Formats: sequence, structure tokens, C-alpha cells
Amino acid sequence: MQSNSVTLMGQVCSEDTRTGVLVETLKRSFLNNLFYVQGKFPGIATQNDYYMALAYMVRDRLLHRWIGTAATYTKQQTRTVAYLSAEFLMGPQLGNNLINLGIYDQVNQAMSELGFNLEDLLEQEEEPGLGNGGLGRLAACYLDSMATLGLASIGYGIRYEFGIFDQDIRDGWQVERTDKWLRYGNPWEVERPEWSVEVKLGGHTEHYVDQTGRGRVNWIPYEVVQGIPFDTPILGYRTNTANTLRLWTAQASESFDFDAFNSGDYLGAVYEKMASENVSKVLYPNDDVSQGKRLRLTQQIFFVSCSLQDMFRIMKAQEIPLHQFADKFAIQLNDTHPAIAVAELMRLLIDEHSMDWDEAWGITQRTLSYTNHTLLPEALERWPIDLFGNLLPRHLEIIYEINHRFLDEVRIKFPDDEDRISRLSLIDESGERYVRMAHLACVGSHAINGVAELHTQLLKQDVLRDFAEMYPHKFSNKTNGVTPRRFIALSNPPLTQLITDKIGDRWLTQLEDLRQLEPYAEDLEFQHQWQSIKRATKASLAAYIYKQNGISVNPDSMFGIQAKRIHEYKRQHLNVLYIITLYNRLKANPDLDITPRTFLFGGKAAPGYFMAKLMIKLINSVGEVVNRDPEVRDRLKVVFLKDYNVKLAQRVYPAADLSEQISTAGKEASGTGNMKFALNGALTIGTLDGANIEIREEVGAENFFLFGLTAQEVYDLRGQGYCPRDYYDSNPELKLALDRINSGFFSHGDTDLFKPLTDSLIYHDPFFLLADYQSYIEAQERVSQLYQDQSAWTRMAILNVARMGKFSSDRSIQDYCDEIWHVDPVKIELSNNLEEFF
Ligand code: T68
Repeated sequence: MQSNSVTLMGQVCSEDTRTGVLVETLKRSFLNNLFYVQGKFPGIATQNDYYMALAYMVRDRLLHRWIGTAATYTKQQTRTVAYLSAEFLMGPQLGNNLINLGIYDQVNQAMSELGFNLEDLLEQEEEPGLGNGGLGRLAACYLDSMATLGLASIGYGIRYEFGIFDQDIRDGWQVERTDKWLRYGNPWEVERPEWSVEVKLGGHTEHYVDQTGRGRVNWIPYEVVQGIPFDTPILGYRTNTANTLRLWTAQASESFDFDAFNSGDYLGAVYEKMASENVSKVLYPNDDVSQGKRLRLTQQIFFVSCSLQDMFRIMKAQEIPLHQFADKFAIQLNDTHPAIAVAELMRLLIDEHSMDWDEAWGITQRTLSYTNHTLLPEALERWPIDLFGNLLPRHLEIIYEINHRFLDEVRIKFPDDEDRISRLSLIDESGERYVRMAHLACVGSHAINGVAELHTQLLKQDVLRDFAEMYPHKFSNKTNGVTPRRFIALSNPPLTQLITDKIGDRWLTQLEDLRQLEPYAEDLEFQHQWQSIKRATKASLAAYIYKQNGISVNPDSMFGIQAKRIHEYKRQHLNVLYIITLYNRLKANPDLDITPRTFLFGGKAAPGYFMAKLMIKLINSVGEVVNRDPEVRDRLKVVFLKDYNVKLAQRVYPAADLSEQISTAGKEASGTGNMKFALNGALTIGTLDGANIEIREEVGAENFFLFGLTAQEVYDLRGQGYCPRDYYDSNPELKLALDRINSGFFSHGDTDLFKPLTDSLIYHDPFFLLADYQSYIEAQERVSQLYQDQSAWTRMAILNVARMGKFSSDRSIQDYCDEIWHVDPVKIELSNNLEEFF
């Protein structure tokens, strides 16, 4: 240990190799790890060894804060937020931890003095893709904000061995490959086998009366699975708070009989063991329809039960009596995937801790709150009763009892309204019987929220209308936000520097400070700096595209980007119709003066969603023709970026001129990509959907390219009997675009290939593309016009950034704290004297 000491965040630290932040200390620590953790020397070390050595160096500095945080929470018995989510789309950890520790520059220097390029080492990290898209990424942003705000919180989820699939493109089609993210080890997690718990599955229940005359239930499971927690520290931005993400891995239970010699069936026993380990094997990639798969429900009860039991363990360790459960924990349910928590918490309190029903129900309702993330009725989770009862016989009984009591309540509030009873029931009995998970979440929670103003409003008047009438006080809006640390500071260092030079660095935690940029919007010198940063990030994305796709794109063309999951309601194909329209115009008039554009797409399609996969094929097919046509003279380029993930997203947001947020109004709950693009200085072309509405409100209608029907107009048009064919017949450019697709022009003469898509549009068009087409084209014309005036464009981009302060996830989390969780920040003092812990 060195004797010199430095000041770090107001704390005096001795310069230990495991905690110190001087360049020399960092270098020594890195080399120590290379030798003594990786067991390698430079002659044989791989790039991954170097990455690991660096990651462990950073991890030491995290653990220091993590331990201090845990010790403080334990001592103070802090009220804690438990964020339950089937998905956490964390993205790469190393860079973010460097930013939050505030040692990015020192580490950069240390690495370069050792002859390494930090960026290359960052690139080496395999990201944990434990989520599908927006919902999982939101959970990750919220963990960052909770730690940054100094709130005690634990994220609970599943440690999938295979995360979201890797996407390859072959012959224009999506091909899925397994994501083996754990292949080279994960330096960020710590296994905690001593806190393993057991989860019961299947079997049957036995009801009996105990000596005191109380009715009791014994659940005899068919199977028991063990959950082992793996903890990852979540450090806040320049604070000492390091919270925990606790993910559960499934293992065959030791207490359960897998012993070969008892049964004489060794292979059978090993097979059973493997079967229970399947529970945490793979993330379900669906983001559209609930599939009713047994394994998916098993995953849900698995991580929910593990997490609730873990909370009980924490209560016990801190000697807090169980009747104070709701004071100790605020549990947020991220969509209905953890909604089984309502029944599981009841079961644990009643069956395993002998609490009576009314007290247990009071605790359950006071503890739980539920966030809804979708307006698509087909995406609301429901489980066939047989499947449910077979896997969770005791939970089904509890749900029946909850339902029974709930419907009695409904009868009192709304007498003689049997229709309402069947609409509200936790059990859907309209055909095959189902358990409705959203209903369970609504009844069992004290707070229910949507994720943008419009979404919450539509929830109340449509999807959850009966619940809003039953429990109006439970409903509120919590507009989503994103973390400016990852999505500006880490992903866009030059812009971060430019902003900080003007207004100081407080904006990274007080995003409303960005307002102070407004006066510079007119400043030509500032505009110029702004433009050269945008130009440079575009050039770097262009280099990436050349490497990945072999397509050269011009960084001076306008980069319009649509990056998000591929889905009909998100309408990537509307964007394609515009591309084809521009192309048709150029073919008809080769000398037409147009604003050169590069159209970029990124996103995965659910493997079972045929239409979405066909949309990817369409994008690539149109690109193949347009990019090669000499007559286009490089004025149009179309690129599909394969394998869109957090790492790629961080490259993409900074390079966008135009952000495409073009979902059918009333379908996108919020969107969060819309926020990330705008924060990086892209202008938005968008509909009045989700958070677009609030973004437009903030940045000003004059600084937003609006088009399309409103949610109300879509609703009315549907009611009147929407006839997409009329639009096709009466709009020559639209007709030409669709006909071009149908003629086989983009498919080597195959006139059938895209028929499912074009037929769906012309004859059904459930997402109103044809109705919005003309308005979209006109908005795009305004975009092209404005881009010709680079100063006006830049001014608008600066104003957009200056007015985006509302969309920090810090603000969202503060809203949850004030209105749902009622938790306060806890100050963490950092001690460098490990003996103090004893
Ligand atoms: C998204 N939902 C919303 N779902 O679509 C988006 N679903 O508007 C919103 O901004 C975001 O949530 C955050 O609130 C999703 O991302 C899923 O990923 C998903 C996964 C499994 C099952 C259902």
C-alpha cells in the first residue's frame, strides 16, 4: 500500500491498489489482475484477458462503495425499493462504470501509457442482453437513476444463460443466433450461493385444520427448483451509493430427490436435473403475443418467489417483524411478468408465516404497485386455467379467493351489473378460461401507472377502464425517462464536452440545466461547433457501416434513423414507402434536386413474427436496388444495421439527424428511443403517440415534424369502417410505391414475396399506414427543406436538446418516489478502513 493519499469525492482515501485512482496506481492494479487473476502475461494474453484485467480493476473500486452501501443500509434498516422485472437490458458495464466512478480520463491515460486503446478494450465487452427492448432498457435506466439519487434499491430478475438472440442477416432475411454472453466469464457479478432459496412447482394441495382450529394448507409440489442469486453492483453517478442487481439462476434442488441410486434410473435423474436448470436458460424473445408457454410461467414464479423469499430473509436478518413488510419494501412490478407476486406474497404470508388473510392482503396491497407498458390488447398476459393450476395449484386457489372477495366489492360499488363483474373478474370466462394477469396486478396493487400521459389516459378510458372506475385513486402517470449518463456522457463525449464548456457539468444530474443552452441556439460559432461534432459522429458511423455492410454512405447526407424492435405498429414499412416514393420520383426525373439522404434501420423481429421478418426483408431488398442504381447517384442510401443492441444504440443515437418515431397514434405506450435521439441533437418526425406528444410539448411544436392522425381520429376512422383501398386508389404516388413492390421490382421478379405485406396494407391496414401516408410524405418534404438551411436546422437541434430536461430517468424516479414509493435518499459515507466493519 502506498503512503500518499488523494481526495476523491470529498473523501480522503489512501492510495491502495484496489481503490486508488492515480494513473500509476491504476496501471499497477491492471497488471496485478493480468498476472494474478487472469494468470497471463503479455506474450500470451488475449484481448479478452486485457479487458478482464481492466474490468476487475474497476470492479474493486465498485466493491469498495458497494460494501459501504450495504453496511449503511443494514445498519439503518433502510426502506428499500424492490424493482421486479423479467428483463434488465443493461448493456456493457465497463464504460458506464468508468463514467459513474469519474475515472474515465485517468483510466484512458493509464491504458494508453501501457500501450492499449481504451476504446478497443470497451469494444471487447460482450453485453448482457437480458431484455427485448424498451421495457428491459427502462429497468436498467431506472437502476442507474435510483443509485444516482441515493435511493436504496434492489433490482430482481432472471440471469438468463442466453439473452436476446444475436441477429444475422442472410440474403436480406433475419437469422437468429444464440447469445452466449457468459462464454468468456462475467467479471461484474458475484455469486451468492449462501442465499439460495427453493421454489415449489406443480403437485397438489391438502387442506386441514390445525390444533388451534385454524384452516391450513399444505402444498405438496411435484418439483422443487433452487434459485441461486448473482449480484451485480449498480453504482450511481459520482456518488458512493452502489446498489444491487440480483439475478436468479435455476439449479436442480439438492433437497429434492435426484439421486440415481434411489430410483435406479441414473439417466432419468440427470434428465430431471437438467429440466429444472432450463428455467433460467433463455429469455423469451416475444414482444407481441403472450404465448401461454409453461416454461414462461415457470420463469415468472421462479424469480418472483426467489425475490420475495430474499426480502423475507433480509427482514429476518435485520430483525424487522413481518407485519412491517410494507414499511420495509416498496415493490414495483415492471409490467405483468412479475404479477404472480400478488398471489405468492399472500401465500408466503398466510401459508408459510401463519398470518391471517386480512392482514396479509393489507400488506400485499400496500407493498405492490404496477406499471403497465402496452396498449395492444393481444399483448396482455393471460394463462389458461389448466396450465396455471397444474403448475401453481396453491396460487390458483388464492387467486380464486382474491377474486371472490374482489367481486363482492364490485357488487357493492356497482350493484346489478353482471357485465361489469365478468369484465373485471380475474378469470376470463368468455371461452376457454384464463387467468388475467393485468387484473391480478390491478387488484393487488395500491398504485397503477402508465408510462406517458397519452398512454395513461388511454389505459383509463380503454384497456383498464373498469379498474379506473373501480379504483380511480390508484391510477397515475409516470412518464418514462432515460439516463443521460449512458446515453450522452458515455455515448457522445464530444457533445458532452461542448455542453459542459458552456454550462458546467451539473446538467448530468440536473438535466433541466440544459435550458441554459437556449441562448446559444442562435450563436453561429456554437452552431458551427455543434455541426462539426455531428459531422464527426456521422463519419464514424459511416466507417462502421462500411465495415459491417460494405456500403459507403456520405456523412454529409441527412441521416434519418429508425432503430427499435421491428413491428407493424411501429411502421418501419411506412418509412420504406417514403423511400420508394423518393426513388420513383428520381426514376421519373433523374435530375430532380433532392436533399441527399441516408435511411438507416436497426432492430430485431420476434422469431415467430412472420410479418416483422418480412419487413426486414423488404428493407434490405429495397436497399439492394436503390443503393446500386447508378441513376440515384448516391442521393439515396438504405442500410439495415444488423444486431441492434445497446452497444450499437450508443453509436447510433449521436449520429442521427432525424429520428423516426412514426407509430400509429395510440399504440406506442411511450417510446424511449425518441428521447435518446432528441437528447443527442436529432430532430423528430413523429406522430402524436406515446411520449412524442410530451417531447413536442417541451421542445415546441415549431421544432418538431408532426404528421398523421391523432389517437382519437384513428379510433373514429376505425369506427366508421376504414377502407385503406380508397387511399391506394386515389393517391397515385402511394399506388405506384405499392405497385412497385408487388411487381417484383425489388424481389428479382418474385411477385409473391411481399404479397402478405402489401395485401395486408391494401385490404386491412390495421395500423393505418395508408391513411397516414400523404401526411408523412409532406412532413418529410418539410424535413428535406429545412435540412437545406444548415443553420436553421442546427438552431432547432440545439433548442431540442436544451428543452429535453424533462426526459431524464432521474425525474421519472423522483416522481415514483414522491407519489408511489415514498422513499428518501440515504447518504453513504465511504470508509477506507476495512477494520471499521468489525
Ligand atoms: C415497451 N414495451 C413499450 N415490451 O412498447 C414502449 N413485452 O412504448 C415503452 O417505452 C417501453 O416499454 C418502456 O415503458 C416493451 O418493451 C417488451 O419488451 C416485452 C417483453 C416481453 C413481453 C412483452
